[in-house]
Amino acid sequence: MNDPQTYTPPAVWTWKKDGAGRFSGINRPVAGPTHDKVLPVGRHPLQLYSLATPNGVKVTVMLEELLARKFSGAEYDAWMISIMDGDQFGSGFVAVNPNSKIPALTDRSGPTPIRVFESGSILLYLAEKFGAFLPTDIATRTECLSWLFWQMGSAPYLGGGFGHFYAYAPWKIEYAIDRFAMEVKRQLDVLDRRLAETQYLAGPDYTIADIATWPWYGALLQGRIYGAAEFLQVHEYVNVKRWSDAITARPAVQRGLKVNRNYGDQSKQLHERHDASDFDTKTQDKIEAAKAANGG
Ligand SMILES: N[C@@H](CCC(=O)N[C@@H](CS)C(=O)NCC(=O)O)C(=O)O
Repeated sequence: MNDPQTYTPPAVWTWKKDGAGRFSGINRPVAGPTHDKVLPVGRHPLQLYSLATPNGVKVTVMLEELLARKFSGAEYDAWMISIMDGDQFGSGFVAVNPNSKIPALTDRSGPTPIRVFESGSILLYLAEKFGAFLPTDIATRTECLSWLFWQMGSAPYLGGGFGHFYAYAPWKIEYAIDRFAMEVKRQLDVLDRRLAETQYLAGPDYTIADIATWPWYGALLQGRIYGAAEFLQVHEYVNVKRWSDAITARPAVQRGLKVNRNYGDQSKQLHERHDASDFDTKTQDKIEAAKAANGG
């Protein structure tokens, strides 16, 4: 890799397969599957293929919130897609999401399975299917969708921009960190001003706009992503903190955070979810004991 201050791009870009950086093993400039792999299918109508990153957590929180409201049709099997191992490039996964990124969902409740990819699209699909977390009057519904799409357009600057250059890039490049820190602080101020006006993003009620936004901006405020709380002085955004704390306290959110998590504190990981009782630690102990008895 060249010094960022002296690098001159060549006429034609070429792919350095052994490139530096945390994601060099999985990033590639082409789409499509790299290997054949059939996806597992469980007994529930909804099959989720995901991982507990902020984009994945949006969907597990939504499903847990729907179940908390007693929508039994929201029962789901959550299968873990390990993106660092390249599971997103298996043929079965690519058939559900041609963009090879988690989360991806299949709804098998009808005669023909429906595939849904892109976290915002999945939230909207579930909200419309169950008639929940999406206001029905045109003005509030539009406000909700505006914030949902705001999140989809903004979070890549937080994750792929700021987070990448602040936490993951093999070199700290001041220009890139400055550019994206400025943008993320601006975004936090956008949220803070909105949340000074209303309790939740779309108005008085908790909606898919909050479910989409909290896993990124709530996590940033709580120092759960990028370790950048002090750098970005996140405590200044008091309305975002009030909103984030209220969402964090929801039991469905706490359950959603655990599903498909394969990192961090073991007690907060539920690699696969097939039943509400899976959250019960005693059930988990039994599963682990059975695995150990079968040789791991
Ligand atoms: N816009 C997509 C972004 C999804 C996304 O970036 N997923 C990441 C994890 S957070 C992923 O699967 N990365 C794997 C890869 O890039 O190969 C969405 O919201 O669903």
